[in-house]
Amino acid sequence: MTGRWRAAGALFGALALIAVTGCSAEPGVTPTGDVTEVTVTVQGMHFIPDVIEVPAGDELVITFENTGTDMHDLVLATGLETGHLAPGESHVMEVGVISADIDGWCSVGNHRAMGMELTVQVIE
Ligand SMILES: [Cu+2]
Repeated sequence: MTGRWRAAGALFGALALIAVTGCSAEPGVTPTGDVTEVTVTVQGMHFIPDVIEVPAGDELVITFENTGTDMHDLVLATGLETGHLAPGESHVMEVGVISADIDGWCSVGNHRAMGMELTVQVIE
């Protein structure tokens, strides 16, 4: 069973990566070749930080650590998601080259309405 889950996870990851590669190469943004790495944690019903500033053209890698006491996830408007993470678990998300602002939120229960939102913000 565990093996099957892993295989499914690997397949999903591969598909997600293809989706990112396919969508993020927008014309008008020259990839800088730099990577912005950010660690996002949970405090109560908030993401810390809740604004992630990324230079246009940088690749973004988010490490989401569930430092809260409930189940949480991180979903991006691009369709990427970490999947549900129990307290203490973490997940690395390769968002790809950033060319526009992206909203993010927690999809568990009503957490988004309670404040679990963040924004990836492009800076020049
Ligand atoms: Cu949550």
